[in-house]
Amino acid sequence: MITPRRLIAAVAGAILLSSCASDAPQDTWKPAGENAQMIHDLQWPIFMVAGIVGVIVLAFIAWIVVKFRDRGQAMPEQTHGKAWLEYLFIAIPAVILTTIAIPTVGVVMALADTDDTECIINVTGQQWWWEYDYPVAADGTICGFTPSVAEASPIITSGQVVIPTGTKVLLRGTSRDVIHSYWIPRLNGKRDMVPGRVHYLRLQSDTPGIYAGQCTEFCGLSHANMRMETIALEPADFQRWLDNELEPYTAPAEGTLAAEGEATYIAQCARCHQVNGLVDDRGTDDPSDDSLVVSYPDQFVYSGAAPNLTNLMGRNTFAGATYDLLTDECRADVWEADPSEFGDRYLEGVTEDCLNEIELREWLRNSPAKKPMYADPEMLSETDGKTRGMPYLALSEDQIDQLIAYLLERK
Ligand code: HEC
Ligand SMILES: [Cu+2]
Repeated sequence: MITPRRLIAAVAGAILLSSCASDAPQDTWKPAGENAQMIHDLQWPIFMVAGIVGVIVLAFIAWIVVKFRDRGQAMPEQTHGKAWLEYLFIAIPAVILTTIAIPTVGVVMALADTDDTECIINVTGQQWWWEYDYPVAADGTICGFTPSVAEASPIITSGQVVIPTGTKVLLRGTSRDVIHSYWIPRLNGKRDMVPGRVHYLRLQSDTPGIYAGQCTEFCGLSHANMRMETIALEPADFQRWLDNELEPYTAPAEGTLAAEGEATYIAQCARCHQVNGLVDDRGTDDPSDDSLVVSYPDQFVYSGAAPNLTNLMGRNTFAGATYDLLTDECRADVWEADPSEFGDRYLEGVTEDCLNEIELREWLRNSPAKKPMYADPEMLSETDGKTRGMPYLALSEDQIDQLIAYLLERK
């Protein structure tokens, strides 16, 4: 029974729940860049039109239900056809839909525009993380910026895509396995990323900060753990980020725990992961030559790729942006930083004091337990030795200590 009291409770509940979302990071109603703004400017008037039509239709139904309710009256006279009414009911929706279609088509076209691109970044979806690579343009620039090193190589990272503010960025997206969908609600709509195809998505942000998103196409077991974040930095900070990403490899000082970590990394991780500079630069693909340290993810991982760990501690999330590399406190410092200070905070990366060691350790101890991935070693014989995701590696706690020390220097 709908009593007035229950009605009030339901309405109050709805209002309360909707206010929970007031500082939600994935809020489409809070556009933070020109592309999302275009969508926003469209969704408000359409929402209003749809709302008014909805109210009229519901009121009309309510009126009919009350007026013609069964009071035992005689059956009314049956008639058929009323041409003027039928034409009217075709004309009204046609006018409304046309009025909505004109600006909608305009926005769809504007969002598909690729002529004004100032920065190109490739994004590849796979089970269950996003890889980004920043290609080097013919003129030597990356994302429209001139790297400080000569002959820069492309930057490859995962989870978080870093973009300069006020810049028209174009993501060129595809997938290595199944269909994924890329969505940063505060920056643009969704775009499916499909194997064998390249789809484009514009991104632009006015204000420095972190914009969170979520894969929005069911893509298998860990779909819910496939997140992504766009980091917008002021152009000067973006330049710093870029130059830092391109810094040459520095080996850990001899005799340190990190140096032991490098050896462990080479033995346990390098077959799938790449750390730029540690990898043999002759580009050999002969895995039988074990004097070379090369990454061969295609032999061990279904999709043929594992995240590039060169600057792991430069980003602050891992495993599909699902887990934080920062402790709660340090994370809040970055997320809640004033836009004018955000760049400095983000570029600090993960320091020893800020490292969320608990979760990174759990990951290294048993990654499939932390993120369901079908990376069960018992299944390896059925999958030709290839895993989907990172397998359980049976590392000792000592090895994990070494690896953490080594990874902490990767930024
Ligand atoms: C068989 C291949 C394989 C091996 C060996 C391997 N990994 Fe991974 N690793 C992966 C894959 C695939 C992922 C992505 C998993 C995901 O996020 O869904 C991953 C993710 C990670 C991540 C998160 C990176 C990010 O940017 O999100 C870290 C850190 C990591 N591995 C560290 C290591 C370390 C350290 C070792 C060596 C002890 C190691 N891995 C060995 C395949 C491997
Ligand atoms: Cu996905």
